[in-house]
Amino acid sequence: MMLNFKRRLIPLVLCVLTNVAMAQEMPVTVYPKPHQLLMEQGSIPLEQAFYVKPGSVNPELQSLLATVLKLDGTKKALPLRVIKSKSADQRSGAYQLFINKEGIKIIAADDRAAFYAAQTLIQLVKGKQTIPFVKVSDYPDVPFRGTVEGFYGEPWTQEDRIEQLRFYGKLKLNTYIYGPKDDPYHSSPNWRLHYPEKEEAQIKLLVKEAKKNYVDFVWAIHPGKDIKWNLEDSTAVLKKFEMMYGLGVRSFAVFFDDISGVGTDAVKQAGLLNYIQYQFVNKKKDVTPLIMCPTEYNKGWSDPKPGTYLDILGEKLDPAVHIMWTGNTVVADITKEGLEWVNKRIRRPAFVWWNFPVSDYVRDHLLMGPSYGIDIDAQNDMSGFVSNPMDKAEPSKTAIFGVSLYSWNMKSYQPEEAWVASHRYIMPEAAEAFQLFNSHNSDPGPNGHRYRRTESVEMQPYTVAFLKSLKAGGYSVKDAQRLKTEFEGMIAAAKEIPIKSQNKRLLEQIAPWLAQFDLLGKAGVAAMGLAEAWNNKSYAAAWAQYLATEQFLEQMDDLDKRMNLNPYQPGVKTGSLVMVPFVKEVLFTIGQQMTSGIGSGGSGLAMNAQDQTVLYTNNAKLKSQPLQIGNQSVAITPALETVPLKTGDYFGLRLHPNLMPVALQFNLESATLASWGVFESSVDAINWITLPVEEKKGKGMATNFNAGTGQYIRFINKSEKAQHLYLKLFKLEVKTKNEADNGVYVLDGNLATYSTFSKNEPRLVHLPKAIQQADLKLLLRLKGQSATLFSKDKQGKEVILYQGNADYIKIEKSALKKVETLYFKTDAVEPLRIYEIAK
Ligand code: 14T
Repeated sequence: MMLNFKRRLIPLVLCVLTNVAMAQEMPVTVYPKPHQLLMEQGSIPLEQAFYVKPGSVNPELQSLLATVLKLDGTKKALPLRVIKSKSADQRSGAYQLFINKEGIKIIAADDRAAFYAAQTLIQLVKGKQTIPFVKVSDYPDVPFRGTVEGFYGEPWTQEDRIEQLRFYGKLKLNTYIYGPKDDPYHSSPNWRLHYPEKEEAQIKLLVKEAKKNYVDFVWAIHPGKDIKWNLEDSTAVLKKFEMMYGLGVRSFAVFFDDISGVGTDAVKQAGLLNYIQYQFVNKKKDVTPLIMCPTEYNKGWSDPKPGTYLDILGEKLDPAVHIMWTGNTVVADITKEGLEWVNKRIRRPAFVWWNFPVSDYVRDHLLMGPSYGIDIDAQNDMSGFVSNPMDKAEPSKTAIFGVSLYSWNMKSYQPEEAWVASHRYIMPEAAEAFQLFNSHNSDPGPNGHRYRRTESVEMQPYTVAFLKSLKAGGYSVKDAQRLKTEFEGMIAAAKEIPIKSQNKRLLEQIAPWLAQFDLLGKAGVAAMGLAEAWNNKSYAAAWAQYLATEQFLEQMDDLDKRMNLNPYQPGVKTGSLVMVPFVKEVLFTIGQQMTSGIGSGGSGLAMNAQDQTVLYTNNAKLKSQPLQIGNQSVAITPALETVPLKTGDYFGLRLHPNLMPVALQFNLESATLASWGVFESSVDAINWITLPVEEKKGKGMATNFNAGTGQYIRFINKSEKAQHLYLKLFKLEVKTKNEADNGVYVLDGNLATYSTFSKNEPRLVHLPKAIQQADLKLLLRLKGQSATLFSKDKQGKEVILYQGNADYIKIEKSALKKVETLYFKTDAVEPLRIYEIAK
């Protein structure tokens, strides 16, 4: 028994080294961390030959050991002995390893255990000249540890799987459950059929590789979508298992997740599993315990009433069959309480299916952060722990490494520490760069499972402090320095990883994110440059950095629209929780200061208040909701909470007089919207006309704006009762009424909007009274091309004010006497931008 074994162990002592030469040696790192590892004084030189009694060690193990040891010794050499011991812990994988002046002795519960002892030994000598004297007593906390390839999307490739199996062997993970949702022979329609020859051959190979690494290759079937509860289909399952058995498979699972209809019946499911248990598992003798994934596989989805689904499984299902469980929700932390809740019902310790780092619900993100949120007190509450990984096999290793450490030695598990170690283990050639990349690629972003992860943990406080001082008109040198270093590190990491890493597949799988990461680094460096220049009152330099930051952000947007174009969550997001919002906030904050006069000595916005596009509402809760104004659209920033609307309450937009509505997109998430509210437009906010809309459940479009009518667009509660809705989307596409006069964009104090001019399209801007006869600064983007800025005299003759390619131009008021209109022309074909004209 387990306990016997543990009691005999020497208490854990860390390297007790008195000898100086030894103390300077690299610390011993064995992953997963052994339960007991006692370093003793002394070592054996690597050149030492060992004697292995012929026939006493199986050939595979012998050749594995021979990769680090000299095993060609004669009887006089030091002995290497492998002893299978019944007295040792009977848990598969439990071993003891003794290295001392008498030689090497391995005591192993089974072949897997001897293999694990060898893995420990290999790690002990890695990078060393000697074999240290040690006493190791070790065993797994959780009997079944590994992964379940259970995600939706493109299954792993054969090469991916082979590499995973090798990785698992080294990390003492013993379970790989094969159940990719998109394999038609695993699920409907083809679960009854045998695999085509090519796939059969591949599975055979996988099984072989799994055996080599002492990993149980568990083949799962997913028959629930169309199963009929009759003898024919029970036989079909059995026949399929026989076929898989023929390919070498010795471990099996049946999945009933994500189905509806008759397949979900607990009594029938238990009946089928018991049938397989009696007719197949019990007869074969060499098949490992069955695993089943229930339909109600998480607390949120299970009927809490006593005597229902989970209780039925608990009662009826043969106790030898494992039952999988994802936690309190589909994607969830794993807690002791949560497991105790389900274990009581299923009458056995749950086999945990941890939905991390799976990303099939957030395919534009990578989940590269630490494996945390898994309870280290839950050891006795689970029979297995498998991670459902990303469709990207290599990047998933970071999380899987954590799963290995957790499930082997739970009490000692520290997520951060494991995560840091994983980078050295997975990418030793560029560990720090890989860690930097991963630190900013961990949160999945907002998602249907409401599962979030920390991201950019180290940087987050700096971003907060820096923005706080920036908004107060200050500049925090210390925070700026640290942030700048981080952004520079991102650029360096994006360069270093592809150069140094030997792992082609990993590089291929993270490539789009790495490219995005490089751009984020560049945007960040530019943003910090912007802040510094702005703080130094170097306005031209600040504007150049503003443009650079904006351009890198645009490139990121562009990449996001071009790559990873899956139909679910297309795109490529990096740093989306902290670093991207930070860069955008710096840009926005300084942009506002640039145009509102803070620090610039100016005197406020160029445009008259009544000419601005504003939120139009009488609802207190919405009053201060910010707008998102761009060149082609104006949107009300979505509100997270419900919005109560009293009778007559409205919200909408009042547009700049030179803008007109083109189309309105809305999502107000109210099933009854049409029965109580209407969309309206008006010229004067007195007379309103109802807008025809296409709407379903509060979601829809209005496109019929009769040519330019209405500066006002709103939604109003016309019913007698108070109503409520969610403001998820209220976005109005706009265009300028008078294309020639783009003052609307140039004088709005908003750097997110701009006007353009080109060879074919010169531009004029009427200056409002407020900024006539004043020194002006112009914020342009000429991309190095030459432009001419002029006014006209009484005779209509051009008076040149500026000619050249500077993006930041100052015109003295002496040159602007009586000037009411500015003209822009260029020979450039591509549109050049005028962002702002201000005092
Ligand atoms: F079987 C289960 F334990 C399980 O988690 N099933 C799927 C799994 O294959 C998938 O990778 C995972 C993460 O998206 O979630 C489960 O699939 C779902 C979950 C949903 F909430 C499918 C549809 C859902 F609405």
